[in-house]
Amino acid sequence: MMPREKRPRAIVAAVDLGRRDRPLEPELAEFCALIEAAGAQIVGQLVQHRESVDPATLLGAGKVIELRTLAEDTDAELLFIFNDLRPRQRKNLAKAQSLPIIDRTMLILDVFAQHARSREGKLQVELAQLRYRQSNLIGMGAELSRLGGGIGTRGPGETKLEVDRRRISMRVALLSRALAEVQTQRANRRPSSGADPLVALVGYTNVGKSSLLNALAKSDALVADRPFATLDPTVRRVFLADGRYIRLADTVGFITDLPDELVNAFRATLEELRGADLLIHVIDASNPDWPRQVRSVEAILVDLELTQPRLTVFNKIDTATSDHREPEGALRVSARTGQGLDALRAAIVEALA
Ligand SMILES: Nc1nc2c(ncn2[C@@H]2O[C@H](COP(=O)(O)OP(=O)(O)OP(=O)(O)O)[C@@H](O)[C@H]2O)c(=O)[nH]1
Ligand SMILES: [Mg+2]
Repeated sequence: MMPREKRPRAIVAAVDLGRRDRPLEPELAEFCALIEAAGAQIVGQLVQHRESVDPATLLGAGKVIELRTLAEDTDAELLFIFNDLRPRQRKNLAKAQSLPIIDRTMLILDVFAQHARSREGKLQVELAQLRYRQSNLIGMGAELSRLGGGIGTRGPGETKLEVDRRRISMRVALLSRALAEVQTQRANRRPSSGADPLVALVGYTNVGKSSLLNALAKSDALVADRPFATLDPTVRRVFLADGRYIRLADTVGFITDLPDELVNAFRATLEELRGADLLIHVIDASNPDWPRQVRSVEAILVDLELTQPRLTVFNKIDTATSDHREPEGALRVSARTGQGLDALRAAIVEALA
């Protein structure tokens, strides 16, 4: 963790389109959690209610002036924009105020860059970052790294955004080749059939997948109350019942509107999940927003063509206060207290039979 005072000061701006089906509040809270996970400290927030975004600057002209004042008053160093930014809006907004702009995709990629540990994970994140910069013609890297403590420009590799576009293309080609090599090596390492069945924990980020792996495998994979603590899949051998073992895989968490660049990165990492005999969809029952999270996960699973048999598990029932009732017959567990884990083991045995 960075020492507190070193964390760059950030302000957050959002346009609330007042959509009934997607209220702003939970998604903005999630966005702020990502900002904190990236290492910045939020010192100001500005939300504008509009029926549609301003085509030129996203926020209306008056709000942009307010934003400048807020930036000055709070001594902010970075501006995080919640809504999707078109290149033209990004350009105009960059001209209308002086802070470096970081959007949701750059933010998620940055959190990934900080957490990726494996060579493959690092290659994937750097590739995704370069592709995103290429396709959005983002070229203010020097500014960003000077002001923002690196957020939005930090890559797992040595590359900084200052490299010109031609060098970016060369780097993309190089990384793609390196990635293909790593993936071939991984494919060759794949265990032969006849091993224990493979079961994979999937679900939204921060729902407790790693905690559940630890509780079932008596292991100590990284657990943290922040999005994307886990990036690299880990597999542990788990005892279920007499003579029944499984290999249990922990995976990267999903998020609503996962950037395209990352869906591809996920696709490769999750390639191994294709071989899974069973998926366990873990849901955070303590989060009132779980129905939205479930919809996102379902959509991503379809996208990734993961269609195996599935168990649905509501976790964190020790603190669950959600208004949304879990469906009848759903498995309810707590990785923290161990409640419901015997029933879960039995359900896995049954599902695999
Ligand atoms: N109260 C309660 N908290 C839990 C439980 N399981 C996990 N948590 C907490 O939820 C947070 C996230 O747990 P993780 O296991 O890291 O979640 P994850 O799904 O692996 O998250 P990512 O890897 O970031 O996607 C941590 O603060 C855990 O301590 C539970 O059963 N009850
Ligand atoms: Mg995890």
